[in-house]
Amino acid sequence: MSDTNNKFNITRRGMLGATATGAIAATTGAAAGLLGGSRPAQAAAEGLTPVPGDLDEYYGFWSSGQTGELRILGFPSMRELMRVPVFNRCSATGWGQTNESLKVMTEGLLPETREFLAKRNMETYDNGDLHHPHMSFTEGTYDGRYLFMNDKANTRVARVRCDVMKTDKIIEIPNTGDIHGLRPQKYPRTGYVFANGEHEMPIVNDGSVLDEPEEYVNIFTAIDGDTMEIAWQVMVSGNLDNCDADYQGKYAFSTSYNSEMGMTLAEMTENEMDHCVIFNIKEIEKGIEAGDYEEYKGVKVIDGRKGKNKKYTRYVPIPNSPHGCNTAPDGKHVVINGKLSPTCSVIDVNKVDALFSEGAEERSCIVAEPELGLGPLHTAFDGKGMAYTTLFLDSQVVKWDIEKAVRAYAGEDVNPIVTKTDVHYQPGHNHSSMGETSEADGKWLISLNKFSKDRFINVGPLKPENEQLLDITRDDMPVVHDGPTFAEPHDCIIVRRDLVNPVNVWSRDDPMWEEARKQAEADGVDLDWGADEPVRDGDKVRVYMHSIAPQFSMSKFRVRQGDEVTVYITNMDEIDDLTHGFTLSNHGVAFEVPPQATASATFTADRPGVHWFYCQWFCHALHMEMRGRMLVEPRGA
Ligand code: RUQ
Ligand code: CUA
Repeated sequence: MSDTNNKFNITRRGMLGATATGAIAATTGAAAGLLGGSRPAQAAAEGLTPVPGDLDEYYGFWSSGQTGELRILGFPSMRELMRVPVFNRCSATGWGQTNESLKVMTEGLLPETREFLAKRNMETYDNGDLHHPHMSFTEGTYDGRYLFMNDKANTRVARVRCDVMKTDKIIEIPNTGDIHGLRPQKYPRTGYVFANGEHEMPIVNDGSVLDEPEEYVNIFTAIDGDTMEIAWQVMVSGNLDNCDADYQGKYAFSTSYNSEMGMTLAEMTENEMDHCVIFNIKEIEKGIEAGDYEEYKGVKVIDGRKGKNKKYTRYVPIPNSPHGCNTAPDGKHVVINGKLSPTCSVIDVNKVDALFSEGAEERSCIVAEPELGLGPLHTAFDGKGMAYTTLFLDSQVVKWDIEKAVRAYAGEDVNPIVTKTDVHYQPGHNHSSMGETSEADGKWLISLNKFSKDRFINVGPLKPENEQLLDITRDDMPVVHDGPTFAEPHDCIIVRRDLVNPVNVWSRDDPMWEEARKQAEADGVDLDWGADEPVRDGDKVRVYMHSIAPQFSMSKFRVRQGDEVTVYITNMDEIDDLTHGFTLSNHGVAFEVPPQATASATFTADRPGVHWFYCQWFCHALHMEMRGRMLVEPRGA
């Protein structure tokens, strides 16, 4: 760790340790004096922002809900560092417009979806609802390879490569509706990515079954995280909400609300008890091996509905419409968050083997059920035996002691609740630093609050959300930062920075522009340096250019009206942070070209005349001069 980073931490910790957060202003003068009185020193003394130029200790990977992108934050400063377009389109980077991104966005769609979209003149969906970003694991901790995330809106799962921080796979999940909960296998490695279908429907959803909810099912999907192909699916009863995996590689857990299979609010909340569904991974693998499945859309589907095959699944009764599902870093406890019940139910993983034996009591794996407050949604951990649960209705985070909760459940007179902190307002997810791994470090907790109400100046009827940073090294776990965010980060992970090692420059043989490489080869063009003239192929014209600041290799190119033009740009600059872009004005074409990358876009040149293309990424003192002309000859000329 660098000196500057240490300084940031020590200063921050020292300050917060010595004073209540409310007294920050009073200490500022003295601390600023000590550090020389400059504004950065003062900022450091206040502890609320690092000194400008200081690096953060963690990466935060944030979902963005209905915005459909992934966000990267520096943590704990909560500075937004980057946005990675995933299910959305992005004006800056050209995601959803370049041929390279369109390939990622379309190749994993089901044939019937392509057909449906084609009728609307769409190649892929424009929107997504990204809730749960999670990193790949090796032996219980993050390994820095990939991030996986769901799209609830259009039933997809995406993968982001952590070396370049770009999406490289998006697949649509068949036989199910609306992927919600998603978690990677923690042990031995990822391995599987588990994805929950939330909204039940007929497994063959072709209109032959409509208003017959008793025929609806839900689907738990295991995706192979290396190939991004579907390994298998399990048919279940009830909705699936959130999920998590154990640290043994044996089981996965999903919360399930609406055990009633109700279609209206009253029906859905009728039962006092819903479920945590436990999936026996080894037994499911054996069942697949033994042929105990039906195939739907090329996927092997095991029947794990309630009361069917008890070797594959167990339905543990949980009060009441449970939501969050979180495995503790102790490798032993799984916390199921009660939502409509003021309780969390704690499963002991060591008791799950017995649960799968004949005649086992349905709730025999539950070892604690503390009453925590109203609306428990999600739980995070510090790796020191403490759990932190968001209370949506109480607008609080409650810290509680897992072991004491177990003792209380066994009849001892102990109170597991340690403390509660008010958050502003209505928290959903929370997350602790490294908290979903075996390396939870107990330093920070972030509370992702759904409402900001009065915390910021008014921006109109649509308000930001408010994410609050809590210092959990202190017993009173004060809120130390407010972070407004745009719609709608549901979830995040906080990853130690040494575990993530992105590159600065692309490698020229990256698979991302495989198609461009093949096409250039077929055209007899060197993709690195491009061609002097456009390559004509009937009505198709391919323009190969390279860029080196501050110039494109062509200052003009000529095409005919009606030509289908593909422009390939290769950025031959090799320097960090030297990104160029290509914008073709009045054609809706724009994309990024980072160092040593190739990017391309295809459009119809249907406007006769002179059109400028320019570099839209400020790259050089002569950036404004980095431009050229597309000359479009009128048809018939
Ligand atoms: S959910 S607020 Cu989509 Cu993760 Cu719980
Ligand atoms: Cu190249 Cu701006």
